[in-house]
Amino acid sequence: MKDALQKIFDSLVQGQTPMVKELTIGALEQGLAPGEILDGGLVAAMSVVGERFGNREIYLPDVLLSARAMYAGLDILEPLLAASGVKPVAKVAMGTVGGDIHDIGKNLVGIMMRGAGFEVIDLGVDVSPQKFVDAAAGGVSLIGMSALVGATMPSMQLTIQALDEAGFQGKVKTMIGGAIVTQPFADRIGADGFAPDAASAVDKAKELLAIG
Ligand code: B1M
Repeated sequence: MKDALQKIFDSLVQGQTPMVKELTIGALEQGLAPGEILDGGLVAAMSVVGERFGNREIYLPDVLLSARAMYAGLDILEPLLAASGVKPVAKVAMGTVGGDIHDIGKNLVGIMMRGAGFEVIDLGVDVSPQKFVDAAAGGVSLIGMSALVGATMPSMQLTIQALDEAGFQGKVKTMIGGAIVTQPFADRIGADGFAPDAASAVDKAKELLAIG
């Protein structure tokens, strides 16, 4: 079992898309749980890729290859992780904020939220404050924002200001996250909630919307 996760981990770090796909299918056939494969294989490997990129041991093309391999695995796991089959508990909109194109974490949060019964509208990446406001006007209960690049964090504040100006303060909750985002930052910009990872994002969304 451990061996299967290690192989997925190694293949993802090396950016081997077909191998990650094949190994993910194989791990499921061996009986590993989708969540176990996600955390112990895909996410663990992606964080090593991130560290190596930060230390300049690998370069952007390598990161892109690993990201593509991550999606090959996620594509297989997504229907299993999201298969809750229950009536939506609430409608939320999620996006990566203006200027930022990182979407793996945002998508993971979306998958986990769907798995917990939320209806998730994916606004994509590089989402402008106005687009978030339009989503709020479309009747969502919560706006989720993701940011991974320091320079794009102010877009979160601009979005919250735009939502307030459009009259959504107290009516539509806001939750933020992403590798560089912290609770003190969330407090400073007036976000209703912050979550450090996809699993706690589900708990935080339930807490903010008072869903038991
Ligand atoms: Co970029 N990148 N990247 N990158 N990249 C980072 C973020 C960086 C930290 C790497 C580094 O230098 N060490 C750095 C940012 C530095 C900074 O500002 N602090 C960086 C940079 C600089 C850049 C470029 C500017 C590089 C360049 O062009 N010179 C460029 C940015 C372009 C732009 O956005 N305008 C860029 C581009 C890219 C790729 C396209 C190559 C690729 C993205 C592919 C894609 O997303 N489709 C990429 C990647 C993959 C990374 C790293 C290596 C990995 C990010 C990732 O997917 N992690 C990243 C290094 C790192 O983070 N250590 C890096 C896995 C993912 C599961 O984690 O997104 O944190 P994460 O999500 C977690 C939690 O944060 C949380 O839950 C998720 C699951 O647990 N979460 C939420 C996320 N969103 C949430 C929302 C919530 C709640 C929780 O509520 C709504």
